[in-house]
Amino acid sequence: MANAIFDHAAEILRENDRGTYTVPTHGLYPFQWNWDSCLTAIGQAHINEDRAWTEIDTLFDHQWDDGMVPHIVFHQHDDGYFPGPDVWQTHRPTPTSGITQPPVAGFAVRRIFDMTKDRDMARARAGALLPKIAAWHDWFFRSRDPQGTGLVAIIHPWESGRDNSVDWDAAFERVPTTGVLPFVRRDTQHANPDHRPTQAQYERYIYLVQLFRGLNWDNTKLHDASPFQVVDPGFNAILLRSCADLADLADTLDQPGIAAQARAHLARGLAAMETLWSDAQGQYLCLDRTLGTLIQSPSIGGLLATFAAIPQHRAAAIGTRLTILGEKVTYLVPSHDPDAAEFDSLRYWRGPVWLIVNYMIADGLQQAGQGDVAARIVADSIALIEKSGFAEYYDPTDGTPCGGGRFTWTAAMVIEFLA
Ligand code: 9WN
Repeated sequence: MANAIFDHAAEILRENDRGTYTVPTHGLYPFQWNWDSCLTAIGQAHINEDRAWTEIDTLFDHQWDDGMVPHIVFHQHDDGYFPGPDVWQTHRPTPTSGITQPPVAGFAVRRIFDMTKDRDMARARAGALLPKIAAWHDWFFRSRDPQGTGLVAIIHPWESGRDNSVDWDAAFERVPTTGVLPFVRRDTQHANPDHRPTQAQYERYIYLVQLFRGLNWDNTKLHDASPFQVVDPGFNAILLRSCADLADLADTLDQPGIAAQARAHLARGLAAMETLWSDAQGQYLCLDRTLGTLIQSPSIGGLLATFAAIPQHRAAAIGTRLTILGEKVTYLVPSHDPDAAEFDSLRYWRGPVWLIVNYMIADGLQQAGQGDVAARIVADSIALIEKSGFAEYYDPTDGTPCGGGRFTWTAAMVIEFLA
């Protein structure tokens, strides 16, 4: 069974491979996405090391001069996705979006470095990527933490990778829709509209794109100009884990300046994470930076915090919380607490299980000595594949496959789970 699943996953990676980058799935997402690519490369590394490095190299070939790595690279013309380059108008040589995504590259590169059997290749490819990843991290702390709090904000829900999470609802209410130009969504033509964000959310997504476009995508202005500034513990945990992995890799590759800077970001960030902890919810919460208050929304973002080196007692509390959640659903980890009124088992990031998040949470728990909960998450992930194939996401109550099918990062994560 495991061999058949592995072969099927490898076939999906091949099918979505466009030579130097991989699309998340045919039709729904016809371009290169940032965190999809980094996580996909980890799966590719089990099959073809050189191809895995190329996936990340291609992404960083499109890094902006200020250090930002965009969330989408529009390598080829394709009308199948909205919003395309004509909406973003970032005026890049190869069109890109103008916002970023969870910075998982530092973690991915370290993981692929450790796996690569050709050690000369590993050193050369990682060595070339290190300064670029460091520049991206520096960009984050400069542009998305202008007050120097130690934690970065997202300024658009798409940056979080958890587009329509309940976490954003209240802050998103304050984003107006005045002046939004008419548009036609394409996602609802590829996937079931009941599994996707609402029209009202899309109007606000586009309002923010138009606002930032009007500021010429100048990252010295965007953070302060955005009516949406949210500090997500999951997003910051990914950044801090990448800082830690970058620092270790920089030590190995004799780049002490990069290691010292990454460790400085890490130390400040880990200390600041504590301000996001909620005893009442038993997990970390998002901070609405505009209001200065924690958002009382028990989502997966606060559990993903375990991907960073948070204190042992916090990781243990998250382990307990996951055990309780595991009694409420058949398949861990639901992206929102099933007891919350907003929970929707089918709608995107408001309830369904995502295998990439499962992978990162399981990895974090394993590092923190919470092996039993991690094992349950991995077992549930494989059970979902056996029951429902390689979907974009799944209903945590009965495993119904949702969103796009034959999904690249789902396949990549399964390869990692089985390896
Ligand atoms: C917007 C590609 C991406 C993922 C995100 C996921 C979804 C895009 C969309 O698909 O977002 O970036 O159009 O819905 O939410 O995490 O990277 O798989």
